[in-house]
Amino acid sequence: MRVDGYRLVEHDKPFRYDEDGLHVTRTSAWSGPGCHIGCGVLLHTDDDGRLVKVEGDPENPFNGGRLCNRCLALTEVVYNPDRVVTPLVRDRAHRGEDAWRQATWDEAFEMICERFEGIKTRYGAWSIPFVQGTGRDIAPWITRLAWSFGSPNYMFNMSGMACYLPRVAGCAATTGSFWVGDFSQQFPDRYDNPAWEPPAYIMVWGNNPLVANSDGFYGHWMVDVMRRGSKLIVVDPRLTWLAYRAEHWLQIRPGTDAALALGMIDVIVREDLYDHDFVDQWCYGFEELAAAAAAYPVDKVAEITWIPEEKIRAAARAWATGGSGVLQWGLAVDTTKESLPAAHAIGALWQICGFCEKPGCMIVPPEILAYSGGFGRELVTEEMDAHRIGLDKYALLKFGFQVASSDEVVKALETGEPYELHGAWIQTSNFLACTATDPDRTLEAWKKLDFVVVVDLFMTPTAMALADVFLPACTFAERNGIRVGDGAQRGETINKAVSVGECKPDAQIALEIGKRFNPEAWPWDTLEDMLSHILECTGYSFGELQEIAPAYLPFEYGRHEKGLLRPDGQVGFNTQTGRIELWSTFYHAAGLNPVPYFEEPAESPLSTPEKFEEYPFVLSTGARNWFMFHSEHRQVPHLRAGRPDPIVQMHPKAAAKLGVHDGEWVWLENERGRCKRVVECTEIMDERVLMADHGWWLPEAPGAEEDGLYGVFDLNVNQLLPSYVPGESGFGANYKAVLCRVRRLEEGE
Ligand SMILES: Nc1nc2c(c(=O)[nH]1)N[C@H]1C(S)=C(S)[C@@H](COP(=O)(O)OP(=O)(O)OC[C@H]3O[C@@H](n4cnc5c(=O)[nH]c(N)nc54)[C@H](O)[C@@H]3O)O[C@H]1N2
Ligand SMILES: Nc1nc2c(c(=O)[nH]1)N[C@H]1C(S)=C(S)[C@@H](COP(=O)(O)OP(=O)(O)OC[C@H]3O[C@@H](n4cnc5c(=O)[nH]c(N)nc54)[C@H](O)[C@@H]3O)O[C@H]1N2
Ligand code: SF4
Ligand SMILES: [Mo]
Repeated sequence: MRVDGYRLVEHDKPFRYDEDGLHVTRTSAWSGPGCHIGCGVLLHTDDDGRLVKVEGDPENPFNGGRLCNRCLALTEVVYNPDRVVTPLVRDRAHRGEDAWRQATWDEAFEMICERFEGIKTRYGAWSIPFVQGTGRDIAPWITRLAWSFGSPNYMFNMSGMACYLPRVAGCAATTGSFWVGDFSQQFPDRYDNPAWEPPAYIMVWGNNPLVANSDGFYGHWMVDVMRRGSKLIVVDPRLTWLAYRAEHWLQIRPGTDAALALGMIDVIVREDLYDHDFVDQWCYGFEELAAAAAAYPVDKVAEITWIPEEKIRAAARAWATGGSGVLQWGLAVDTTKESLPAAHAIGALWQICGFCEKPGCMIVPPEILAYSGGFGRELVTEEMDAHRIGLDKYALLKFGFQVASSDEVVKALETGEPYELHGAWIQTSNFLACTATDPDRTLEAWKKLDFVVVVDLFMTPTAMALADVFLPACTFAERNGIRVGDGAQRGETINKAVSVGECKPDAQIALEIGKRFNPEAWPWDTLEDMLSHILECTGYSFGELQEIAPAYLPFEYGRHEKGLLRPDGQVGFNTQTGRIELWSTFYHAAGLNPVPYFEEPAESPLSTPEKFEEYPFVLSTGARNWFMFHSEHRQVPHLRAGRPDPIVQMHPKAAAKLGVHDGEWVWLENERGRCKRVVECTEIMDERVLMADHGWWLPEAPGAEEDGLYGVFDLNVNQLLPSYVPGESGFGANYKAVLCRVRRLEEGE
């Protein structure tokens, strides 16, 4: 179906032009390197074709010319001496050793085809999982590659797929779609659009958007709307920049978000502050939700969450009576074991207040093409899906980008059940340093594979330990591409400005190897042909979109009242009941609790008080910083200077009790493992809570496995996390609330 009525920004220059003796390419900064949001940028190259300068594109309504330091440091990534710029191969017997040999692309591709086809013939295509990291420019290419090869096991190797997918899957199951806060991002004229209004309240929940710019949300919009009068409610254990400026800061104990949401719902229901009309007309199961929330009176919730009763009441009242509101939620909602009930409870806060499909409220994002994860779905056969690992156990995986369960994959590797795995294709993922809980177990399990391909920009602990073939990929400056879908609400192109070594774009790699696996599934001659094919429904070719991007879809509010949110054209939401399901028919059918609930973390001051005496800190991990994107950027001088060492944030009183000081190295440890951190004393946290960086390894340290794989086993905080324990639905895992203690390093450690 072709979409008409795109709204465009007026450009007075083409996407490539010359200025001040340099060549400028207007493009979209979609990974790699790190960041998955796609700001408008201007890349400046000199006559030798070298990238010399990066600026924000002031014409792009998304970021309005603003840039952060990771884009400003782009030249140091693109020309980093550590980059791998040719394919590498290594004998399996020498895994874990720096025994690489350079190869041509043809040689590498031939080797991969021969080995993959051999495994497919003997054990079935499903015995090769295809692994990606977070949403970079990868999902459509890797899914199509996996599916065209015949493997249903496309996966994100994080326990419980505990990033974004729990919120997406949970929202899809209970409301029929994903929702985003209305910050006017769907209008090219943004805040000037006459239909738009700023929200009365923004509830920032477990998200630090100014630093993270996650899930299609550009953090500085927060400041833009605060300037236009919006007030903040922030739910965060730390006093972040936004929390400091909030009308209400709820300093929550990590891992208790669902209890807080249920407590706030109870206040709103008891005080009759909800939107009766919206609930009567558009919600299903309100009485059951109210009954579930009644089990969480505010005094009980105060005990669980460590937030004073009065603060919870005041925030709930302000939110419900403000007239409009958006929820800007983040990773902390996913990184709790029972993340779907948490998302269900938090979602109900906007739903029962009727903050749906109105200006300054939550909206269903208009998607130009929801192609991410869907490009090639027609290639999935019933036989393939019958082999998708975890689908028999977790029905909800159907709503989560068609993934296999990473928790079940590790078991399959260990036990050979339901069948043996023999190969892997790992692209944009350094899971030994970043996503995987229990890195030791992960390494042992994945090592068993006969043949592993890694596609990355840099040599990583994961590639060093596991790969037999390494394929070098491009940063966004080096390739053509498109940025649509993913709640992006606009169509952008990524436009190549430079070349580096023999590196190839991820999509090009998929196209070339895909043609060898299954030529019919990859009929395009060039990457640009493939992009134009994807864009067909928009009526633009890739070349045309390059000139006019960003392109915005038509948008109107109140689409549930106009039959625009369901494929059958009926009014309502795309659920079985046509309503927002506070009592979920889908969860019920899947054998899950149909109403939201809270589960205390398996270890915590409340669930295991004796253990809390031995391990007297609640440890949350992974709060983002300005300088690094996950395990990336440790080798980039200007970024590393901002975060030279992995830190743990700690209240000064806690540090004083332990006798440790700011800048001192310590071990964080519990019975599962330990990691080193540098203490950063800060009063932004409760004395009982710690916050530790994630994703650490040292590119400058010895890489061989016997020498410690770039220090990853000294530094990886995931060694303290539960080993592959997902939520009941298969979604969610505890990355942000475990117990630990702190010990000073001894001499020689
Ligand atoms: N303890 C703890 N662990 C966490 C988290 C946490 O909060 N706490 N956060 C989790 C979350 S939310 C996520 S999403 C994951 C992220 O996990 P991942 O996305 O897997 O992150 P990385 O480990 O940095 O791996 C990314 C790799 O891809 C490479 N790369 C970057 N861009 C490109 C590109 O364009 N092409 C190719 N081929 N390679 C590229 C990088 O060099 C890097 O080696 O980490 C999770 N891990
Ligand atoms: N610079 C940078 N930007 C990134 C990334 C990166 O690595 N670096 N990663 C990207 C990815 S893949 C993701 S998923 C996003 C994630 O970005 P966010 O959603 O912002 O997630 P975090 O930074 O992990 O945590 C956000 C806030 O949650 C708080 N928090 C910690 N534990 C809890 C808890 O139990 N409950 C509540 N309510 N709050 C808690 C932290 O103090 C922190 O301020 O960032 C993306 N953007
Ligand atoms: S948010 Fe920052 S790092 Fe990400 S694309 Fe925009 S400027 Fe670049
Ligand atoms: Mo993430």
